[in-house]
Amino acid sequence: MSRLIVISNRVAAPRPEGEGGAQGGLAVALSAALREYRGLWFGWSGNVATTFTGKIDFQRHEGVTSATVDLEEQDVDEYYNGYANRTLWPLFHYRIDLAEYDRSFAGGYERVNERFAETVLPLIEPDDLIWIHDYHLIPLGAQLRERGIRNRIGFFLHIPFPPSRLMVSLPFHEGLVLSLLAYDVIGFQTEEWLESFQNYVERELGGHCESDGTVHVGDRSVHAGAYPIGIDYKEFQQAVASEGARVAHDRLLKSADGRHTIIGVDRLDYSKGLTERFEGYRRFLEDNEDCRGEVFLLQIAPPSRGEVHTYETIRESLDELSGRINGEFAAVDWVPIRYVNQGYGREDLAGFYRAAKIGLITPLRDGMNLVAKEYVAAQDPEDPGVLILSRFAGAALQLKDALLVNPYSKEDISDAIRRAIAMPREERIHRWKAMNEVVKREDVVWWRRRFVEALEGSRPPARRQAGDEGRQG
Ligand code: ADQ
Repeated sequence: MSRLIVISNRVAAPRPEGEGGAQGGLAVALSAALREYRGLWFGWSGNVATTFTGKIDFQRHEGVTSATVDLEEQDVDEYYNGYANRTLWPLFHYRIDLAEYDRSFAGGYERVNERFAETVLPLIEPDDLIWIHDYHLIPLGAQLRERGIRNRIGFFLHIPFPPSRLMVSLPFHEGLVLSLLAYDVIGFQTEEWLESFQNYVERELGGHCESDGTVHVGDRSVHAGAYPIGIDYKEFQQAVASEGARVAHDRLLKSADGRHTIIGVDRLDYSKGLTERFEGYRRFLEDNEDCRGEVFLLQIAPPSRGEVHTYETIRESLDELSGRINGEFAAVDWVPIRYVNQGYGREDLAGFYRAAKIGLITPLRDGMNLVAKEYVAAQDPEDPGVLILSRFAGAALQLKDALLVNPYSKEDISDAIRRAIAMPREERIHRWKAMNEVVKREDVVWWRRRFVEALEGSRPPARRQAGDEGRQG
């Protein structure tokens, strides 16, 4: 078996339960996938050095070797806070109104990708499969090719790929997308993002795409497909069954005092639709006077990317909005929103999800959204809760039995909450079973196997529909 080298912006060793903090979706998924491989995971340490030295820090943890480098402050400002999080993140989430274009950001992005290529180069052996992750590192494959690397290299995009009409707003967009063609396999979360990519290739690059997923541009042919990421179902089941989860579950139920809990768990990010969610919930309280005092919304949202101005703004506006809604509706013995700005460990989350009658997950745009899958996996099969899910999350293509809503519509959110509260147990079980089957079958192991098989060259056909080849691997 070839060795697998995973390269991503950050490398996160699996954290012991109880240390808390919000681990990003990528970290959670990859630590699970790499545990099984003789894998090496390369990326930024998260530390800032005075100057970039390229010195690698190796560590071994639970069978995974991590190799990390420090970046210098200018790199972090221009590459991470700049191009990745102020230019590409908003653009790829369809928010061109928030995207900032600055030449120094683009320069920093290229520079850090070159630095990553130079540093990881000596670690690569001829048989290694190389798997590069996410929007921070799009040009890295091309950088490695320029340095003579002939290994098979794959790229997986965890976030959406924007429609061509939005993509062209990025200065030098052709260069960025062309650099993707240096990979052997390009993976997207869903058919929708894959189609946006294919459309761009045909419209802007004059290429053409075949139905088996092969993309041709000039004399270059690569495979592009949809590889929806899943959760580590087994590990999550263990978390659900743990003592920690039981304690968290009981604590929430006790404090709910007979009321229904509606839960939202997100990084504090404008793409997650939190303002719109709070407004939808407020509409529900306005329209359903009889339900006031009977429910509350528990929103867990630890701050992320604090150095980026738009994230400070969203934090302020949510503090204000939750305060206003609570001020408007609260009674002496009831607060409508419990808004918690901290992260929790897996066991705590599992217990909270299970205790919640409704999972309210309404991103405005999301590559996949693993919280929705975790909520499903945590439910009691005899008495499951109801998932309300944004139709603009990648997960909506798989979780068709959720109550799908337009996250921008207050009425939609309000009506779905009403419907979820009143939903008979039989219907809840029926919907949950269908969703749980998908979450269990199309888990993180399934995702990784499909991608790595494609990378090894066996290339399963590009996925056409959720669930259609679910029994692979
Ligand atoms: P994220 O945007 O970080 O990931 P998501 O898929 O929701 O979002 O995953 C978050 C992970 O972090 C989940 O496992 C969740 O439990 C954990 N998490 C989130 N909020 C938390 C909180 N408040 N406290 C504790 N833990 C929390 C990106 C893309 C997604 C894609 C993933 C994986 O934006 O669309 O699903 O990568 O590809």
